[in-house]
Amino acid sequence: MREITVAAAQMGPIQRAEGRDVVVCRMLALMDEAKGRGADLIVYPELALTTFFPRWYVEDTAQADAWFERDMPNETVRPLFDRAARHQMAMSFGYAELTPDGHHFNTAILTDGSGKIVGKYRKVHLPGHAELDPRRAFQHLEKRYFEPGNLGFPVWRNLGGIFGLAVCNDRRWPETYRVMGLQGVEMILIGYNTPAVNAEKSEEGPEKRLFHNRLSVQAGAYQNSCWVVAVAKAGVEDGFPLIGGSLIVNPDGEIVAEATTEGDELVVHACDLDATLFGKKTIFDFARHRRIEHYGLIASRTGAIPPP
Ligand code: CDT
Repeated sequence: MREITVAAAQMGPIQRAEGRDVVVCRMLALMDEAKGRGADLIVYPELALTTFFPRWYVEDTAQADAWFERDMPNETVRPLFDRAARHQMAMSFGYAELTPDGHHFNTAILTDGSGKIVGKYRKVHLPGHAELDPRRAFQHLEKRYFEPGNLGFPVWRNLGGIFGLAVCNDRRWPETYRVMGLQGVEMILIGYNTPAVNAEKSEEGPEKRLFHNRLSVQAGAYQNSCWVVAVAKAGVEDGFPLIGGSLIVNPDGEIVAEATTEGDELVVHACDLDATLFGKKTIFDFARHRRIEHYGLIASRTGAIPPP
């Protein structure tokens, strides 16, 4: 048994006018509660420090730099790193990263139990669009503010297991999980900000959005025999609703714990990393069963080309 207790720290909305200091206080409160519930690892959502700013169009993108972090850790988030070290708790959260040479990424980090960053991931699958789109009910301008991640899908040894990170839209893509699965990943941590309504299809509301969330995460976990922890920023941000539904899924693809609110809420579960072994040795023993000679298109063709 290699059991680690994981706290998925769902966060309620962060309004545009709210400062990072207020947000960090909320994150610290969640971390303290997680400690009380025996957590070894706390996982916060995508862009955990600010509102989901890609819903706002800014003509001069340099003005959007106010939403980005130039260093990690920095002064504002230092208390999170110090408290995590004091609690001997590993931590993951997402933030907008501005690199010293001017690149913009939608990033997530992972620390060990001493507050040291051991892993960094930059979101690969950026959804949405780059220019103002008046046909949409609201904007989703990730392609305007971020570049696609340039680090691939690495995994890291941490807490006695093998961990990977992904960010929001990445969870809808089987390639995300499989590339990490091929590196033996045992637990994947995913933060998300998912609008409760499809901006291009108003009849697609929260029920369907929550269904797609579960479907994607459960399939990824089962097909790669790993744990998946998916954590929302939820509730109504500046009038725009985001789904909750944070969940922890076991390597059989079953939901073992799920959020019940759209606010700050911990979803806690003791996860045995050894539970990944059976699937990895049997039905999803990749070395025995995969047939890579038939998968060439996956890595050589981007869009679908139907036959003539
Ligand atoms: N943040 C993020 O990636 N959200 C997307 C919304 C897609 S709709 C343009 C998601 O996959 O949930």
